[in-house]
Amino acid sequence: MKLYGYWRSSAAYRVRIALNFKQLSYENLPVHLVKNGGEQHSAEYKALNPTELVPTLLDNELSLNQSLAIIEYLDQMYPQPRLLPDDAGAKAQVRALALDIACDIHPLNNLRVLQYLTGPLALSEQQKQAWVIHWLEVGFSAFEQRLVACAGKFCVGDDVSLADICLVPQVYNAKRFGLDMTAYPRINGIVEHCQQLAAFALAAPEEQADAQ
Ligand SMILES: N[C@@H](CCC(=O)N[C@@H](CS)C(=O)NCC(=O)O)C(=O)O
Repeated sequence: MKLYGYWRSSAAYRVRIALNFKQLSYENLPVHLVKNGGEQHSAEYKALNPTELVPTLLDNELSLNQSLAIIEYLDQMYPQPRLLPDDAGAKAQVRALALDIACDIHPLNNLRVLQYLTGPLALSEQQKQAWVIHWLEVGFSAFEQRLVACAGKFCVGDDVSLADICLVPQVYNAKRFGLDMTAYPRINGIVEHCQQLAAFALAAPEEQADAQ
């Protein structure tokens, strides 16, 4: 398998964790999101993934985008260890938490959105920062509350799931933007547990060959 990603991309970080968790080997192909106006906009990458976003996973002839679809594909192809529980209720909880991050938090502070704020909309760096922190706080406050009903050692019970795989990169991202995490003790505890696992530690941005 080949993974087109970027060391700091939280969506690519999710896929790296899943690949590691399932002990699958892959070739990492860096797409620099900033250099030369962003390699994700190059004709070569656009031909591979017209959304101009990373990650893209190639598995022989199959080309997939959307980190959650990629991870569900891996979970179905390589079911052990599971990233989505069998139980219908637990599975829905895992998916809902993953989507809370992937749909309702992450896109609001994605690079192209922030570039649009400071470019065409002419917001200052300070206004951009306020936007990022506001949406992180809204999202994390709800997530912290949602954990009351379902968390154990990890987001849903005591097994690692897709929800944890989404949470850890989003927290990395939030810390990069300077969010004060003290209001989220449950999130912090889960992230600490995850980071003790090799699958998470080896997927960390700073561990990647293209990290600068
Ligand atoms: N929903 C997509 C999001 C992909 C995405 O937004 N990737 C970001 C990096 S985390 C990206 O490529 N940004 C480039 C840009 O905004 O130009 C997924 O989960 O794969």
